[in-house]
Amino acid sequence: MISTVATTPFEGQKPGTSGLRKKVRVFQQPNYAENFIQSVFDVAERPAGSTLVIGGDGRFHNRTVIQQAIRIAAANGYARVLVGKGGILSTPAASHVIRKYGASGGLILSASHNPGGPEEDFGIKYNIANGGPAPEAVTEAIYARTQTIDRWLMVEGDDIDLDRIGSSQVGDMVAQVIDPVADYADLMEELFDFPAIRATAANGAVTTAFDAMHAVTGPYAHEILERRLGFPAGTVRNGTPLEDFGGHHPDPNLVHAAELYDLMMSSAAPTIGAASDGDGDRNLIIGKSVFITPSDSLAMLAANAHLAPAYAGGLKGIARSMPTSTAADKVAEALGIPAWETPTGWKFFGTLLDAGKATICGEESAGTGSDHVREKDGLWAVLLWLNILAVTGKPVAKLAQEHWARFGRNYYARHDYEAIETANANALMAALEDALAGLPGRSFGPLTVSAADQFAYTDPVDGSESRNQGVRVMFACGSRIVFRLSGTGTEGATLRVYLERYEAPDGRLAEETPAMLADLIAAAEAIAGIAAHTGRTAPDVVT
Ligand code: VG1
Ligand code: CO
Repeated sequence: MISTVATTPFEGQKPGTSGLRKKVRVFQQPNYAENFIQSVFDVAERPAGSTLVIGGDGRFHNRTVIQQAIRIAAANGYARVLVGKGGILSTPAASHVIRKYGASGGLILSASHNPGGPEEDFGIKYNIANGGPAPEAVTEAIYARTQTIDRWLMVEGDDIDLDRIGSSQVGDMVAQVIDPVADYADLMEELFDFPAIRATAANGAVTTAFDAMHAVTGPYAHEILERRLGFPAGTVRNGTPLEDFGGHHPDPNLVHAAELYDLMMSSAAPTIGAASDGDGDRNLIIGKSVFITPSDSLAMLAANAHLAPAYAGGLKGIARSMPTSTAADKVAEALGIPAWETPTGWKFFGTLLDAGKATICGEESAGTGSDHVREKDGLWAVLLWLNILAVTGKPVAKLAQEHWARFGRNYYARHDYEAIETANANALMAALEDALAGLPGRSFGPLTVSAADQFAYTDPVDGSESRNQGVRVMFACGSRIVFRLSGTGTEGATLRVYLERYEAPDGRLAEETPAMLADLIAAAEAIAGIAAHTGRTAPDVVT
């Protein structure tokens, strides 16, 4: 039986860079999640008889919202939902399942790298039929609908058993609980040279440590790295998903994965260390005694991708988000393929991937992926690295040195100022925009501004436009500072300052990053008045 539940709109149900993210207690309010999910179904393109994929990163409140979503989906005419067992589906696995089973879309319940637990964060993302995040036109339509919604629909009934693989009936809809790992693991096996990786695992030529951070990649990494590739038990650390991620931020960076970093800098370091985030779409790569920035990892993966079977025929193009360093552009140039620069967030890569204009994409925030799905993919990046290590037999540090010697090196860091007052953050950005026109020609220490703008993007495939995607300040020497506000936080505002300095192949390639960026850090303060606006004299997180 279908019930119609009267409701009224909530303010602020506006999806950000990657879905709607709020505190768990916000999502726990009666009608909150229901309103949003119903709004998605009210605007989504979903032909009669559609399949919907539902899964999440296993965080607190995941199971509750999955049961709500199933009841609402049944009342809205879906023929079938596919749900990961235990409510689990990593973001890239969900993308693959949507594509493989021809679903019209999927709900991914995650707040990604944000912490989990009753006092922490929750989130809902909607992905479309190509497996990728809903583009802006769709998220705007969803948001508009949340502002007028007056009812949501549900089928009454018991919760389905999320822990048993199999089908059950919910109203007229079939709810199918699937193995969350198998399809994804099979896909990875198609893309990469598993026999070559398996051989290096067996003879100990390559050793690895993978930190799943008590988040969603644990079951995937156990299956792929330990069972299918034969890396020894214990290779995967923190491999059991926990509702609160063990009380940590499941954010694979040098701050939150400090233990892995310390291991990789010690004499006991394996060949390669890696970690992934809450929902499995990010990756951290650290070689024995060398950290590879995500921007460099993108460039190095693109330069060596032909060593993996899936990319042996070459790449069609490389895309990166605007704040990501230009290291990947140099590779694209050498390969004679296009380099694309998009706004922040994976949703902007979808059209390029669908149109065959790009094969590999990446973001400075530890996201890399390819046209195998329509999301960034943490384990994919780790497996491509393992494939490259297996084929070349070279350590990560050597691969990095050779890369820099060929393409030059982009020293890079991102400084985050978290949970600052929203009004102060907005004032900082407004003042910065006012100052833009007067910046070219001005000098800050040894740096002279050559251009400054607010990044706007016109999608080369569908022509859609996105404005206000971050302030760029370019210097005559090729260095760059980008300022933007985060679209994934749940408390106040987060200011991100991205710093990049390029050294040509004949330049200084083996220096320490902080020293190389010191002039840029000083310039960022002088240009944006960070301390004056926020009261902060140092960033909370440097990645
Ligand atoms: C951040 C990153 C962005 C990434 C997004 C979602 O967004 O900067 O590159 O795509 O998170 O990643 P923002 O707006 O906070 O800078 V995830 O792993 O949270 O789905
Ligand atoms: Co994520």
